[in-house]
Parts: sequence; C-alpha cells; structure tokens
Amino acid sequence: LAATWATPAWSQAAGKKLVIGFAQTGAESEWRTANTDSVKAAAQAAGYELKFSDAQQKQENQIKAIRSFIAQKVDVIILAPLVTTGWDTVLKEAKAAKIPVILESRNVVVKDPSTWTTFVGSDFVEEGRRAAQWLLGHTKNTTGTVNIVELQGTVGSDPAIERKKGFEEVLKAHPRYKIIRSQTADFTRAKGKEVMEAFLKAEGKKINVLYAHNDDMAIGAIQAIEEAGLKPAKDILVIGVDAVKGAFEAMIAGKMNVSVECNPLLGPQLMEAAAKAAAGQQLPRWIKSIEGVFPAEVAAKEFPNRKY
Ligand code: GZL
Repeated sequence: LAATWATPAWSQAAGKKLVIGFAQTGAESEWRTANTDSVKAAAQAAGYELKFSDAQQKQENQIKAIRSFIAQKVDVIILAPLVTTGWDTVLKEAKAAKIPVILESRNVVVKDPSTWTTFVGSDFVEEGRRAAQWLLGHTKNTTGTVNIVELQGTVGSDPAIERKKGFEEVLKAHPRYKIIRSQTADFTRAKGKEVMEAFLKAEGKKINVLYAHNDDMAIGAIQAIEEAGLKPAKDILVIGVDAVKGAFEAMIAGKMNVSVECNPLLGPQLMEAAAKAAAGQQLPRWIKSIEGVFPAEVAAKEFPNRKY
C-alpha cells in the first residue's frame, strides 16, 4: 500500500505555492538532460518552486541535497537515485520530517519501503527483454554462435541491474547467444568509446553484437568500431536503450540497428504525483512509463515525431 501522509499544515486552499526539492543524478546522458528539462518545464507550468540539485554522479551529493531540502522544509522531495542502496538513513529523516519522497527514473532497495511514496519510471527488466527479443528476431535466419559484448550502465544503478537481468532472462533459452565481455561504461559516450576500444582489442572480429544499456554508450562505441575499421550495424550489430535523438541520427546514418525506448519526459506525471503526495492523497507505488522499440527501419519516419 502506498504510504499515506498526514495532510501538511498548509492546504491548497491557502494557495501556498508548492515547494519541491529535486535531487537529480547529474547530466551523464542525453536522456538525463531531457529528463531534467521535462521536470523543470513541468514545475514552471504548474507554478511550483523547484529547488534543483545536480549531484554530478555522486550519491553523497544527493544525500546532502536531501538533507538541505529537509532543513528548508520543502513540501515534497523528488529523488533520481544514482544507485539502489545507501538510502535508508536519509529517507528515514525525510519521513520523520513528514516530507513525501517521490522516486523518479530509478528505484531503490531499502529496509523500510514506507520511506518513499511512489516510483515514477520504466520497467527496466522489460526494456532488457525487448532488446534481446529484437536480437533473436533479427538473427533468426542465422546459425552458429552469436558473440555479444555488453556495456553496462552505472554500477549498482537500477536500470543497469535490471536491463542486464531482462536481456539475460530471454537469452538463457538460446545458448548460442553468448555474452563474451560485459563491463560498465557509466552511461556516458566517452566511457562507451573507451570500453568498446578495449573490447575490440581483446576480442576483435569475434564480436557480433553490442548491447549497450543506453544510447550514449552505444554512440561512443560506434566511434570505436569505426576507428577499428569495422562497420557499425553491419559487422557488429548495435543495440541501445533510451531512443534519444542521437540514436535516431545514428540509425538514419546506418550505424545503429535499434533503440529500446525509455521515456525521460516524466515532468507532468511527477508534478501531479507531487501535488497529490503533498495533499496526503493515496498514490500507486509505481507510475509506469509507456514506451516502445524503434528499429532502424522506422527511424527516418519516426524522427520528426520525437520530443527528446
Ligand atoms: C533510465 C535512466 C537512465 C537512462 C540513462 O530511467 O535512469 O539513466 O537510461 C540515464 O541514459 O543516464
């Protein structure tokens, strides 16, 4: 059951402007900047005050930001938790201060789940399944071993853990598909290129597929593949997640095969959830994003419709 909160002293009738503290991970990817823009725009549209903190990919900065929001007595805290663990103490402090916490874009693992009100974000296991299902379909007329290298997202983050889980869950029934190398590139283009260079040095032409937990790492890896004299999307299939602009551009250029969408435009849902949480209303434990899969064949047609 969603945690219910005592109605705070203020009420909408008093017309008090909602004050929200937003502890963002940083600006590691195109997805993240689109997510930040969506939250800021939705807060402005709602007439709410948004106190924004960019943690530069450090959990301790997010914890500091949350403590500062508590000290400032904000009405609601929105947290995009960099990693799943390490939140028990600070979320207990928020609960003690009767400030609802809304998780967005990543989930947490805590002993007392009543310390957070709702998670607004995607089903990352399903995103991993969709990546594997696309690969199975795309290679169904081939035989022999399919060697996969995997660029994982931030170590210990919810999307990295679950995209790996979903991908492996589907492939375990197909033993000819083998993940021969798997390493984190922290969701960034720069690291994606660096780690893919290492994979290519170690495995070279043995690599048939790249599965990247986000498009930014895939785009970095594409540069490494080209610099190694290989053709991305042909010599090595390139699978990404997020469906950001960069992925559509790569697919239209024939350098990427597919991107599994992960919707960053969570601002409107977050503002609605924040107002309800501040008013002590019941909320679902998970407000799930709606999203699809975009293979290169549809990229050019879809591109004009994209909003991030
Ligand atoms: C997903 C989000 C992930 C994106 C990455 O909800 O947490 O973090 O897939 C981003 O691009 O860095």
